[in-house]
Amino acid sequence: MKIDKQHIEDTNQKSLDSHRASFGYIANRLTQKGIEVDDVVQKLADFQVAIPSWALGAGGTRFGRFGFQGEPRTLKEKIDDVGAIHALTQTAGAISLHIPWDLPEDYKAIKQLAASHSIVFDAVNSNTFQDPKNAAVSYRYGSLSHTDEAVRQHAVEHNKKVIEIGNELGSKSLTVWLADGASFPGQTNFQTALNQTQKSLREIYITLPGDWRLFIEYKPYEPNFYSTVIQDWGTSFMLANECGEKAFTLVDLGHHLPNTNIEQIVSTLMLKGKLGGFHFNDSKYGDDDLTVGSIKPYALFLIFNALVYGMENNPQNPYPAWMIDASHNIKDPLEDIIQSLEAIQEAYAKALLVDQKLLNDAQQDHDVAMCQEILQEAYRTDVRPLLEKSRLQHGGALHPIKAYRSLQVRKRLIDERGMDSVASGL
Ligand SMILES: [Mn+2]
Repeated sequence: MKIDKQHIEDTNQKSLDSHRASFGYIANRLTQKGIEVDDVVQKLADFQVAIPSWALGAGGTRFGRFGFQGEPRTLKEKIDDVGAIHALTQTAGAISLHIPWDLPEDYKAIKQLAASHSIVFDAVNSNTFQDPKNAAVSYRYGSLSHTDEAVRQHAVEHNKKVIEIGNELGSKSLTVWLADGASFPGQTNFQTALNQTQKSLREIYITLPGDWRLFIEYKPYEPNFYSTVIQDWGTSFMLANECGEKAFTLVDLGHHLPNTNIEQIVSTLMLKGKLGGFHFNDSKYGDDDLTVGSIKPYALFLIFNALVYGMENNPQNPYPAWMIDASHNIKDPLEDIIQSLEAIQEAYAKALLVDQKLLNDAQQDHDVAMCQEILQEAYRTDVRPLLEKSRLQHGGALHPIKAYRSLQVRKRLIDERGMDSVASGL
């Protein structure tokens, strides 16, 4: 399935006058404040977020899974889905594969298909949190941290294989997230587990191609409920430092205990040149699979404020890899991703409006009230016409969800794939 550019243009026609009026108003106001509006619109167009291959079908909970009709059954169909999202939003120009859920068979065909959608391959993700089919070993009690060397070797070899697959596709980074940990006190020795993890990561690290990066993701709990080997950014940062200069910490917004100051973590890592990537999602209590910006949009804005500051002031930090990391239970997965992309772009645009010079002056003067005024002045600006402009300039939809529905994308997917299709890997 492919979305016809002409169809998007036709749906845009109906909203064009309204867009022009609202864009004119905001562009005028921002210009008066000395903001280069074209510059902001260009930055929004440049900001591309990878879509993970596992987010295109319905995920599940521990209690069950309710499938969504027309789910992509193959890697090709997943690429088509990202292509549809990218056509509408012009923000999803990359896909992040999960191995072994998305093993490519014909590399050439897969690359051609992705190129036809203007999609590149972002970080590849290894999976040592479930047992491989017919494997001689089990990850039940851990993978890279396992007490048994045979299991650790198996997990290391899997990661090397993932790098090889990514290399064929043009990926430039490997993301490692480990479920390793313990569910009960006394179950493991913390020091042994950390040492084994360090050794295993180092073995993977030395096989990275020269222009590749290793991202080490952390998470405080789940699936283990007492301890996780790489539980926080400090542990990840330490492991990355011990691996070498091509290893970085990856921050997943949802992988923090409630009320953690994520913008401060991002700032610290960028100052040290070690923020490799960022995963977007949102959460209310513990789970991290909610639509980006659906619960705490102001927190997202504050994180973006730190990211924008880092991108402008920390040349020691490479440009981070951006990815949505969420799984959907009850919404149409594609609509959920479109909503997430909109929330990400909105927070980014608002952060770009923060007057960094004024903020710095207010900080120097210890004018606490003014510091808040400056941040909230940017946050309260309705930036949606800027997002619309950015999409319009690149052939995207003024209103992606409206266009998705009027083009009947889901119906077309169901016609093509059936009511009971299940996304591969889920
Ligand atoms: Mn993640």
